[in-house]
Amino acid sequence: MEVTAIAHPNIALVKYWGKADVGLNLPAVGSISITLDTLVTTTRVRFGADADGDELFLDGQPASEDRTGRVRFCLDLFRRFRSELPSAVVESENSFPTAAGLASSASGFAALVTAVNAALESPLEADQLAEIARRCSGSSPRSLFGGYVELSLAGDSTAVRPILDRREWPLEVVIAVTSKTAKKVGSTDGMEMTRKTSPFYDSWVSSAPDDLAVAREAIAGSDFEALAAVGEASCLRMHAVAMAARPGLIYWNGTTVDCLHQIRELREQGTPVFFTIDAGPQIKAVCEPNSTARVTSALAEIPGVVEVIRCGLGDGARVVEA
Ligand code: 2P0
Repeated sequence: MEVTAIAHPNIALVKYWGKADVGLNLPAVGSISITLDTLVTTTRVRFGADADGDELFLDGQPASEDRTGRVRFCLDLFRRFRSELPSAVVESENSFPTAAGLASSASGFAALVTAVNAALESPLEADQLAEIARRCSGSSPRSLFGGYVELSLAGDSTAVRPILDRREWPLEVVIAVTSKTAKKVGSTDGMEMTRKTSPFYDSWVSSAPDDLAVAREAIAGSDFEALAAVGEASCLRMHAVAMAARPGLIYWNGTTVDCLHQIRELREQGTPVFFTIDAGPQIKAVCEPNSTARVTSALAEIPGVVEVIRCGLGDGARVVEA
């Protein structure tokens, strides 16, 4: 039995940072994201007698113990519901740098759970699937859906739902890649360091519901200015709370900061664009489609920008023909 699924990374506009329960990988805050189209993870899962324990190949190479362990954990969560699930060989490819702040774990686990579920004789319900994805990567349930997506807290679980179709408000994203090196401190460790040592952690957590409400309303009304204000605020606050950890987490490089200033300058001059930055040095400029070309050329000119990637909004994870 063999199934291939694809999924796209998503970019949070209201950020998830921090866990309420590490064992359950339960986020401390809700989040709102957009799913992208250009970047893609393709994952093929083959169940069969020839596999001796679950194996993972990433971009054609046998994956590290750590990554393989996370995939085995994911498959074992399925086995709690479907104990008959045999060993699997998982082959996953990213069309973009892995672990460099481009949300590869989100698209990776969204593609994996989608492929595994499609291989089951009786597939799991959508909320069970989202729960498994979240246990593996807190941002990945958002990549199960396209367009604008909200992940909300729901007791000792989460709920994920699309809040606006991408065609209703087709924003675009220009990614300025400033480094292709994997980050030194991954999101999971960074979040725990922040929770345990940052003096601003509690106020970060308590500020999230207001940000979510403002962003939800901005998206419902296609209000770019309002989304820009709350999106930049959420991003800067996430980085501020992380920078205040001990030792402080600095995911940016000099080029990240130069891009940030350029984006603010463009907006002051009347270009509808705002920035967001995840746990890495890449800048994501969210803009109206008629300003994408201007934003792309402005960011491409900044010394230290090694690649500029233009994305539209994409669809959720899905099974494809191999
Ligand atoms: C987000 N990030 O909302 C935030 C902003 C990075 C910065 O969700 O620990 O790699 O596996 O649940 O899924 C990083 O997400 O973290 C993340 P874990 P994951 O997109």
